[in-house]
Amino acid sequence: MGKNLVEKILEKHLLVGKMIPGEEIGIRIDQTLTQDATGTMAYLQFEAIGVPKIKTDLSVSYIDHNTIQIGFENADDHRYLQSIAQKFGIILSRAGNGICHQVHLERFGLPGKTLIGSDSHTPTCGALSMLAIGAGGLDVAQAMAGEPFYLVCPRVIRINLLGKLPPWVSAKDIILKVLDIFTTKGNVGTIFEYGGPGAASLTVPERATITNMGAECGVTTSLFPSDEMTRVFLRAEQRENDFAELQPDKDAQYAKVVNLDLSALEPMTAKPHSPDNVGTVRSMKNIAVDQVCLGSCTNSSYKDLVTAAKILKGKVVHPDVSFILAPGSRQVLINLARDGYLADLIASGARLMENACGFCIGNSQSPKSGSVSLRTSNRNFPGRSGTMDANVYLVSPETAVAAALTGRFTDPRDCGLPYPHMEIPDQFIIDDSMIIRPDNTKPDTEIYRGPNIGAPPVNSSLPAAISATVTIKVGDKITTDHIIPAGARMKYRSNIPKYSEFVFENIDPSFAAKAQKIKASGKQNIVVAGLSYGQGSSREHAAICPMYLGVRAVVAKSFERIHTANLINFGILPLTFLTEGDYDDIDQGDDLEIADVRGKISAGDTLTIRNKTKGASYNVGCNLSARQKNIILAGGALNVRNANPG
Ligand code: MIC
Ligand code: SF4
Repeated sequence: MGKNLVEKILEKHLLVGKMIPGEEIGIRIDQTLTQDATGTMAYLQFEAIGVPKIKTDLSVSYIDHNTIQIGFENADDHRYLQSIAQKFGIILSRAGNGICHQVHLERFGLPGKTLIGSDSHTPTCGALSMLAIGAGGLDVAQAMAGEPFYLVCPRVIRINLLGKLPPWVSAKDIILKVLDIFTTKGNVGTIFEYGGPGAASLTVPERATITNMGAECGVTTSLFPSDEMTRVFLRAEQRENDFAELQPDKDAQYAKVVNLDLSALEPMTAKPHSPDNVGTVRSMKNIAVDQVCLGSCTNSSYKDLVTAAKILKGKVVHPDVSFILAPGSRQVLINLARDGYLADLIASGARLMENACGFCIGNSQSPKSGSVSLRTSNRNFPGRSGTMDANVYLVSPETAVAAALTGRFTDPRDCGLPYPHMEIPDQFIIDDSMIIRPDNTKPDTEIYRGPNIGAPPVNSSLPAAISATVTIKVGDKITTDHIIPAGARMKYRSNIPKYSEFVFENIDPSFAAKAQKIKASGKQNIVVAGLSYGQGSSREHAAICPMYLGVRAVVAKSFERIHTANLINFGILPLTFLTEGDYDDIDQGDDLEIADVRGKISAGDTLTIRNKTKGASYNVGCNLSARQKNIILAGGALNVRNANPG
């Protein structure tokens, strides 16, 4: 029987388990990436593991998220990361070099290899036919220590792209259509494998827009075959030697095949406040736009920005629109400058930001109150822009630029302009001088630790029984941005006691104080949630900070993949309602008890929650592998390690 791409890569990397969809497997990881906002915690955990040098083929530490640096905290973190990189043999991509996913695609991604990254958009490198997966920092630390990365053996869905994109319709519209079909929930344990003649016609940066935003569907990853387009891209990056062709077998099997005709697509947008709230740009009826942001790891490649520059050349953006431009990498910026496009963009009124995450994570360029902001990024969760009542729409660069010119939502096909076709240049200017490779000849490096760097906190082992209060009850699709906001709060990433003050800040600002009080009274906190809890980012702080506040369990209708792994890694029970309606019966403030929790978890039995306030009982499941049971019983992965050193 023929094999699909995913099976081919997984089989080559399989270390633990059998390739049976739904079962846990452990795979060898060739490369890792971290970024600064998750990296400090990942490296603190790596230090705690105690391995003298990394054991991967290559690990890269990027500084791209917290680059605004108001106060000393982030500069301290950056220096910590630099000293860690030298000490443990890690490559450092300095602040100013660009967004991790864009730079990794340009300089390090390799067809057929495995990559895990402490950022949910790590699947971007699936555009190069890598098996590239987002994970919590502790999982990345363990992979750097040479340990397997565990995942559920995926079911693979083939997305067969047919036809060709019409003018003014681009890769962003493809992935928005995919989000329209698959939504942001219900895709745990799935991988999207793209193929077909339409896929072959897309360049690597276009593929990267699609694999990047597959993260919003909650799939484990997405990937494309490695073909002539891959060779062209790697050649332009002066690394044609890294090319390897990789295709699924002709008779490969898939759990499902979905056909998508590119020629039938039109410009799309994801409306507030979820990436799957998709509609056509035409249906937006020319509503007025206050801000347009071009950039982020989804749409800030040379191709995206040249397309924008060509549309904008000789024109100036609408007086009511603040037009923000954040190139994806220093390479993109240097090449735009060489080819004159940067001047065209600046002449059009673009406000040039650092080539970093910036506006996308809400640490700058928050739009005005109640505004309409069109962004080429990947997430429009409430408050993520830094303005709670802003209405953020996700769009393609073409649609973004059309709105920047007209001051209104405008279908770019209605602008009356010729479509600016462009191809990848034969050769990019390559300048790796902001990439620091570890120097093996240097004597042992001292690790820099500023006052912002704390120790990674650990949980206590799972008690025999849980006596808890429902500190908060939330609805469906709660994202990690809801659980622990980024933006202005993100500078406390290395200081858990401080960062924990902001848990659920945007839903219930009194959460942290309430949770601390319950913890001080000797009880535990429980979070009750609806469907798809933990969407979005990989930030393990969405588990660590609640753990620090004494949260011992989350009871939800369903969970997302990375967040479940993070909860388990920090000893928080992910419990799933087994009976419809039980969610509705529980209220915030209810007192709950779970008897014999250790025994039930060890035996893999259904657990019973007794609601003392309501006099009711609910059955909940906790589907854990033997490895995960061990972690939960010990109160977290670091505790398992401490109990079994070496
Ligand atoms: C995001 O896009 O939400 C982030 C910020 O890149 C996160 C990582 C983080 O919270 O540090 C992600 O996507 O994993
Ligand atoms: Fe950075 Fe935004 Fe991409 Fe996250 S989604 S890595 S914040 S650019």
